[in-house]
Amino acid sequence: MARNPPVPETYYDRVAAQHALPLWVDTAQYVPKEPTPPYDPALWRSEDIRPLLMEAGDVVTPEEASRRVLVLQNPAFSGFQGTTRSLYACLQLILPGEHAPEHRHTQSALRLVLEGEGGITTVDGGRVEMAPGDFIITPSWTWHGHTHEGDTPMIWLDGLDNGLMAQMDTTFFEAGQTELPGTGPVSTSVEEKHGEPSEGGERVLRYPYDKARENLEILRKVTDIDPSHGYRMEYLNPADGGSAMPTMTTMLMLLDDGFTGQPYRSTDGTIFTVLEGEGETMIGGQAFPWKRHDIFVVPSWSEYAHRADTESVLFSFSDRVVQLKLGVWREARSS
Ligand code: 1HN
Repeated sequence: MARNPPVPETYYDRVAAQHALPLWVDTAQYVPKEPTPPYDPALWRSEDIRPLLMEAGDVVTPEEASRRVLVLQNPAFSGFQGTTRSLYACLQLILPGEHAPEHRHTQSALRLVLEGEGGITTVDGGRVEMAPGDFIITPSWTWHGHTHEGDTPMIWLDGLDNGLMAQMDTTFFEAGQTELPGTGPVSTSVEEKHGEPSEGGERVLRYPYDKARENLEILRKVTDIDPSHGYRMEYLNPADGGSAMPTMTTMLMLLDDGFTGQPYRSTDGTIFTVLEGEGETMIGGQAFPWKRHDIFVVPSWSEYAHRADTESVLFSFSDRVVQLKLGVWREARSS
């Protein structure tokens, strides 16, 4: 369209020289009609990544590495950008007798134990035992280290909100505190606290798998199956009934043998870890077959549908709780 008067030839250069941008140029690119996540769906197969993690046992000690961790980097990202924009999924290995030294950071972390017994993670000096399938919380800015008192390698999934902290420039990190502040014993298990709301300061940090698995069986008996998610429960903070963690929504779902889920999408890019079973998830038209201990990521607003070829249990985490707090979370189902 002709302008009267026409835009002076140097106008855009003069605007750029002032470190300003005209919003009317390519607006759709900056304010898209719906989410256009700059990362891809992806799957990490345990049979490919586990040998590399075990090899890391020969490559570095936890003292040298601080944490012997492989970050599952989204294939569309470079450097330490994470698994989604807001979250990191990592795999950590600790060998019998080893100690990963105490540190603290503003990132919240979750652990989902995949293999091994006898691992202890400390949170502000309190010991939290780790057993396969357990979901364990390391709250923001708490001192934490890991030790291994068992006799076989321990592997767990770490989930962290690193991307979220990076986006807001709220990352702090401190290492090397060995004298731990005397916060007294930590209430470590939802089991121990069963039925009682915890008092201020006491935190539930461990959600044992046997109890969670039992809860799924109860759900199967007393509720209707969700057409997309099977029988699904969310881990909650018994103190207030809200999300177990302030930045990450965590869930466990049971899919019956032969379950064929209806397509679903939501704005929280989600990382799934297979605890039991085998199946396949279609993500944006692409098939991702999975087995025990595989990890896969569904980007924001990508349509996905699960299929289970045997009875399966999947753990998931995402930044949904943050999006809910901000009033921007959306979901859609199609049938
Ligand atoms: C971290 O501190 C741990 O404490 C695990 O075990 C994974 C990934 C990125 C940044 C810090 C841990 C991590 C991490």
